[in-house]
Amino acid sequence: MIMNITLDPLTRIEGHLSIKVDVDNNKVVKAECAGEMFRGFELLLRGRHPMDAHMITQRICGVCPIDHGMASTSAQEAAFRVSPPTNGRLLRNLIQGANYVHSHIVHFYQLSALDFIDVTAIIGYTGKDDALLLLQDWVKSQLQSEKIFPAAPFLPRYEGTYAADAELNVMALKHYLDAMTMRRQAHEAAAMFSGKIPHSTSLMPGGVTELARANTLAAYRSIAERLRAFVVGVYMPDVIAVAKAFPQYFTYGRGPDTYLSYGGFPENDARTEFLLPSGVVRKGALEVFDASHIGEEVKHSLFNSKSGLHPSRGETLPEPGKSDAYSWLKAPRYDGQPMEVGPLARFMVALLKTPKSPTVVLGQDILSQLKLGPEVLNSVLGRHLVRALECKAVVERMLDWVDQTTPGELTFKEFELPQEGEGMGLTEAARGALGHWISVKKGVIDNYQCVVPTTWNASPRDDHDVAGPIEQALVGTPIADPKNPVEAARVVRSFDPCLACAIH
Ligand code: NFE
Ligand code: MG
Repeated sequence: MIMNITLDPLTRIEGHLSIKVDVDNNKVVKAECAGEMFRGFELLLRGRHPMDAHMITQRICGVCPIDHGMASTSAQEAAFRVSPPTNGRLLRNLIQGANYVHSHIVHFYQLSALDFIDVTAIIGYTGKDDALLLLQDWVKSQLQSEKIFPAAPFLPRYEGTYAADAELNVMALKHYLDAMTMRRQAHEAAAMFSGKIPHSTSLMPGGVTELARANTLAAYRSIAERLRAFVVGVYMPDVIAVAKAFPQYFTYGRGPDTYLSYGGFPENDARTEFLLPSGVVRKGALEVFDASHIGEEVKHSLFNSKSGLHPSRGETLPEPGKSDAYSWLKAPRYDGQPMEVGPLARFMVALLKTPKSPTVVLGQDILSQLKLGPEVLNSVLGRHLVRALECKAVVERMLDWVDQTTPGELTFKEFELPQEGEGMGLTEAARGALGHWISVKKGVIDNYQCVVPTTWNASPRDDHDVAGPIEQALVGTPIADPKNPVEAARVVRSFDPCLACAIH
């Protein structure tokens, strides 16, 4: 008998995501992923001054505002025919890098770890760490009380199989608390050049208006070194410990095995070389990425725009109540195919494009220690592992970008604002390929379109009824207890979805 299970809202992600799965014989046989609200950023940009775009679009999200700022300023720069000087590019990498490190740390510890780590293990803690003793008191008192929300955000939870090793659980809970300090420090580092965080005031088309001062660079470096120590010494080992405790999660959560990366963190001023390389992987082969292949389909989306439009000509025409439609996300497709985006996509591109890069070599090493090959990466644990590897690569490269920045040199290029222009701005956000498209006519924004990472990953079915990446990844997931579908939640969270971004 087929059972319908709904996870709504799925907690410990950003925004409102509804997951519906059909379970037959304790296995998911069909999944639907729905974004449940409309925001309309693309519509409220129309008719505004083009210099408003990067300020407004950063408000799409508080987690990845810098990524939206990067896509937006790049689109403006293409339309305005200007590009940042070397120092401007480097300061942007420093800001975006710190924003990435915050995002990946939060995703593992605050959003995902409690899928695997047993928070109730703290009750048996006999050590003397003040923070852990406070946590223990709190969990104990909440468990004993009649409160409706005991020990939120830790409990209640879906019951299921959590890590059995008490030492691993307590250590991970300590790191959960430490991660909050690290995340704050990543924000502090970003704000040194972004003016404030979230939502930078210094990021502008033409570069960054904050100056490159030697003392600020030194302060940034000292935080980046602390972040690196945490990522290398704590985050990476914790992900590997979880991988050893839950090896079956290298087999759950298999996505469409098609990957897209626009390229992230430009390494040259022409912005053609990237720390995180660009490319498309289909059928195990690397292809050159070509933006003309992108189209957004809407058959099952709550929009009545023409289906399959390229975002440079995209439309946002909401139609609540549309029949046969179930999501406020469009379905972005590449040559009509769903594509997974994010750290796994970037790693799969790097595996074929830069196989000797330190990240790929380390990834292969870790897999061979676990007696596994790269084919297992298309999975829940694969996504967690490559996200940690990428965090290490970014935080290490941040130190090089500090060294490459020349104190006192220009960070911003002046330009004249044209009355007409069109531009595409692509970046790799923490969660994957992010594109903004701007069209300026008679001095105002005529059209603005965003195609966002989670719109790719959490997309609904397309014009050919092909399911989106998260929907595909859910199919086949075993569900031991339909009242506690923790396995499905683990699959979805491995993508680090952000629905606030996805619906924009
Ligand atoms: Ni709201 Fe975002 C990232 C963007 S997600 S977090 O990373 O762009 O789709
Ligand atoms: Mg859009």
